[in-house]
This record gives sequence, structure tokens and C-alpha cells, in this order.
Amino acid sequence: APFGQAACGPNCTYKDMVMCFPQLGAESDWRTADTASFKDEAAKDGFQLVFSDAQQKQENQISAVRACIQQGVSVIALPPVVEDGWDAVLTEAHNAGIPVIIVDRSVSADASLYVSHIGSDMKLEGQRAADEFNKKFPDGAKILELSGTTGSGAAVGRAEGFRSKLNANIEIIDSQTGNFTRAEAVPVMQAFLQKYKAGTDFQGIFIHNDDMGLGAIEALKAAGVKPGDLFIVSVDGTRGGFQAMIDGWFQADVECNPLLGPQVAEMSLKIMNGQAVEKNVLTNETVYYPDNAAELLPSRKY
Ligand code: GYE
Repeated sequence: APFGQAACGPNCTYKDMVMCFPQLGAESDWRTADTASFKDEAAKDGFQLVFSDAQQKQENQISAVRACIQQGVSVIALPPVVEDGWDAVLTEAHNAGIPVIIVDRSVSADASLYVSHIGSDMKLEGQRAADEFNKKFPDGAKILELSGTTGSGAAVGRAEGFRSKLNANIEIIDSQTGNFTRAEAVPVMQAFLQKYKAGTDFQGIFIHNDDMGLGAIEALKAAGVKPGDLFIVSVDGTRGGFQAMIDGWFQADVECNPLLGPQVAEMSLKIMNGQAVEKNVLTNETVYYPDNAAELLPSRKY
């Protein structure tokens, strides 16, 4: 039988499926929507979801994966908090015959250790953000970067893509992490504002997700900065991000879609039935702008 095919294959249904989903945390609105997407899909299809929340700690995620291997789940959908350090536990899953789908962020482990990766093209998101700065500042500018969790596929990809596309006359004068959370972004932005004068020392900020963007706005408001004084581009496209565009704080929001549950469920069932699946499935995404943000906000799902 092909790797991952279950005993019920090729006739497995969702009733036969136990999906392990060791979620990495609850750090952002993106993450909350992602979790809901998996839980809703499990309820809709009727498969069992073994859910846990690692609170952004890799060791918690690794323990959760080990528990799922012990339990003998049908499939593990793993959203890795960081890229490195997965080889051992992925090898354990492989040796136990349990297929792993890497979800959302990437891993640096050998690709033979997992069946597929489903998620966004983080580099492309960074490039799209760079395009916005290039358009806005043809004569150059100085900008700041508020980046995501250090070592995470999302932050690494966005930072790399951004730098690969940013015009040479636009200088990133500083870059600090806010760990993808609103709470941690506030002091980082405050420290930036103590060091650099908004509008004079820097004209824009690239922010790796909307939650950090909202934290940054809190700090900017407190410092007397007004919407539009700075050119701010964020990532995700959450309702909070849309509101920030409507309020004039964000000038663009690069979409990152968290609603991955349906795709992952469908692929899991195929694997259980011994069907071939694609090694890399990228989410189709766009960029949102303030001009129609008010019109789109009511239909946003997260
Ligand atoms: O952009 C951010 C979340 O991994 C794509 O993680 C995800 C990122 C998302 O905390 O809001």
C-alpha cells in the first residue's frame, strides 16, 4: 500500500479519520480563524480532530505530535511555529507510518519526511509589500520593519521576499520582532519612536501581520502620530486590518488566508485512500487597499 494509506483504504470516509492538529498558538486573529476553520470542517465532515494549543512553544508542539503518534491518529496536520528542529519528531511519525501534512508555515526538514505542504507563499507576500513601497517612494525612503516570530517560516519568508524586491533607494533602518502579537508590538513600536522621529527619520513601516499593526497603531496614536503621516503596509487582511485601512492607518494589506481546514481535510482523506497528492499547494491571494475596504469589510470571514 502507498505510504499513509489506512487499513480502510481505498474506501475510507471522514468517519474513519482522526486528524491530529497541534496548533501552534492563539497569537493572532489569523490564528483564531485558522483554528476555527479546522474545527468547523471536522464538525461538518464528521471526522475527529485532536486539537491542542502549543502557546507558541515548539517543545509543546513536539510533545503534542508525539502524543498523536502514540494514539495512532490517521494523519497529522502540523503548523510549525518555527522552521528548524523538526527532523527527529517527523522521522518518528514517518517510522510509525503516520502521514504528516505541513500546514501554513514551512519546515527546513527534508521533504521526504512529510507528504505535502499546504499554505501561503510567504516570500510572495513580502514581495507584494515591497511593491507598495516601491510605488509610493520612487525617490527613495527610510523605513522600519516590525517582523513576526523569529525563525518562523512566515517571518523568514516575508523578510526575504521583501528585501529581494525592495528598491535599492529604500533603506530598512531597523527591524525588530513583535512575535506576531498585538501586545508585544506595542513596546517595540514605542522603542522605535524613542529612537527615530516619525516622518523625519523614517517615512514608512512594513509590519508582518495585522495584530502587530494594531499594536503599533496604539503606540503611534499615543505619540501623536496621525493616520497617513506614515506609509504602513501590513499582512493578513483580517477585519482589524480592514478597519485600520478604513481609519487611514494602513495603506495596503497583503492577504494571507487562514481558512485552510477544508483543503487539509480533503487531502488527508486522499492520503488515507492511497491517492497521490501534490507536494506543495499554495494558497491563491491578493492585496487589499483602503479604497474599497469599507465595502469589503462586512463580507470578511475573519
Ligand atoms: O500571518 C500571523 C500569524 O503563519 C501565516 O501567523 C501565519 C502567520 C500570520 O500569527 O498573523
